[in-house]
Amino acid sequence: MKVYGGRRGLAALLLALSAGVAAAGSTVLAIGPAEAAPTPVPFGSVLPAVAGSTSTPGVTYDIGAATTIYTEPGSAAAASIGGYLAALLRPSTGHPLPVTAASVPSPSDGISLLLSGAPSTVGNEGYQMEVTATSIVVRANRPAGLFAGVQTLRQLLPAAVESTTVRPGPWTVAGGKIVDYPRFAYRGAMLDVARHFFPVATVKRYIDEIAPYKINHLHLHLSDDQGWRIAVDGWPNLATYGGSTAVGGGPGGYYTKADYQQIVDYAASRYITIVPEIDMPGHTNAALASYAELNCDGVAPPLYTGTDVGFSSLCTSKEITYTFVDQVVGELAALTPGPYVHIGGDETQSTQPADYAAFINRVQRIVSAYGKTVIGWHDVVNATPPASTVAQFWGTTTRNAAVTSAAQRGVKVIMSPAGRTYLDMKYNSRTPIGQKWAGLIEVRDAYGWNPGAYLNGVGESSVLGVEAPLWTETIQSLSDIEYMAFPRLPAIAELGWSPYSTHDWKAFGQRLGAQGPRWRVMGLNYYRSAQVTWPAGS
Ligand code: NGO
Repeated sequence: MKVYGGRRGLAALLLALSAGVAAAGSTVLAIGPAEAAPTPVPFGSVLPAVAGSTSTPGVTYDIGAATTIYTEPGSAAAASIGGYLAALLRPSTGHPLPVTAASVPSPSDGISLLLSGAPSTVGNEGYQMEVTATSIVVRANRPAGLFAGVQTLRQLLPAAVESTTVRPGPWTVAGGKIVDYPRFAYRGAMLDVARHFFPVATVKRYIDEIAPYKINHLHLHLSDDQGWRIAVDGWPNLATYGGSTAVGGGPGGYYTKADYQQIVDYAASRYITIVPEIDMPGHTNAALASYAELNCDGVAPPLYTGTDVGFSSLCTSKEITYTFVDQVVGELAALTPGPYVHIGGDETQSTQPADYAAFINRVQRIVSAYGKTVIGWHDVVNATPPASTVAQFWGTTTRNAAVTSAAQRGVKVIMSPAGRTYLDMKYNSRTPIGQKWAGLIEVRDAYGWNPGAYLNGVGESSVLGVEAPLWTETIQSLSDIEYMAFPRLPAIAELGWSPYSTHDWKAFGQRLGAQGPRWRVMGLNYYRSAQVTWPAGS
């Protein structure tokens, strides 16, 4: 800072540059290492890129000892987002940051989180933020928008704000106005807790790591050949026996209903909807091993700890199979406030095509009867899904006639093309964990596609959103999860949130680089891709 001759001078320089961040192409815009004196972060460093912003050169707001957080009067949700913001800021700033209901429609000091006065264009998840010399005012139509605005504000503060111990500050925010809202309604991450099991604390931490990037769905792959991870009262062996191992033969584990409830509630507090998946009729060895009657020959196979796919199938001709599905889906639906139940449906080489179609069609009706919307891997379009079904595309090509014709019938698509979004693929041949069947995925590959124009005949209006799945055959710890997800997850998150007009690899690389110091402060284990310019020390 001294080198540049004062904070205000540098602030003005950065603000002037921020409007043209995409073109500037200079690392001067990246924030400095965690211990360097903070300078205002330009709006162009926010990831995902904001839909629109104007800077006010020379104006900044400093969060200080006297700053109050005001929230929409009468809104418990706004009060709790205020509490969340205060809890984020207090440890590093050391400031008290009291949270109180606003007593006037437009407080002239402090940080306000208000549910009035936002433009209708920001919808249910967007927000408007105005930063002046005396206040920061975030306005949204719904609490989800306030939460998104808080994530933006967090990124506009120096990386040291993520510290759990007091840092010197100053906690300066660049002046100006942001109007921001998502491109797609569904912006997801998936965690496979079946191949390896991850305890509640790990899932919560992952939720906290993806929330800053405005991800709003977390899909949990709760069952597979190697493990069943959710307690079902009517079928207790699923969890206690079917959940007792994992890939490689480890001890496995499962979520009790209380555990799952905790995950759902924690995710909800971060405006993330849990999407539970029970994969069927294939990928079911753990269930088949737990209950002999689910097998056509009435014989339970042994538990499985390998990594083959496509060898198991529920017995689609037995009535008990549908009793099973009904009870499992019924219990899961009762525990899940979100609108979706994911039924898997992928890789059913061991199920005859006609049996598969009949099974999926019947399961579809069961899920609907519990008031939930079906998501399935795109293989489900080989049945006859109604327009309400959501197909999750995981292919490696840009053409799929069956998905295209389903989309033409009104089926919406979540884009998870494996060669772009699969976080379990290696970055390069030297990546120590991960797979490579869908290709090597460097950061630029994860970022360099357009979800609304990727799959032939599946245009923007058929795309519900994007999701980055993390399969865990080779992933065993939080540190492994972080390494594979960061920095590719933020790339997919930006494709889901930001208008395609902001799509620019160079500018994105700078936004991504700006996250490095934050991740370092958080202790997040990310892959330091050589494609990205990481600020010194990150
Ligand atoms: C495939 C397969 C999964 C594997 C994953 C590994 C889908 C939808 N089914 O994706 O069972 O774990 O690849 O990358």
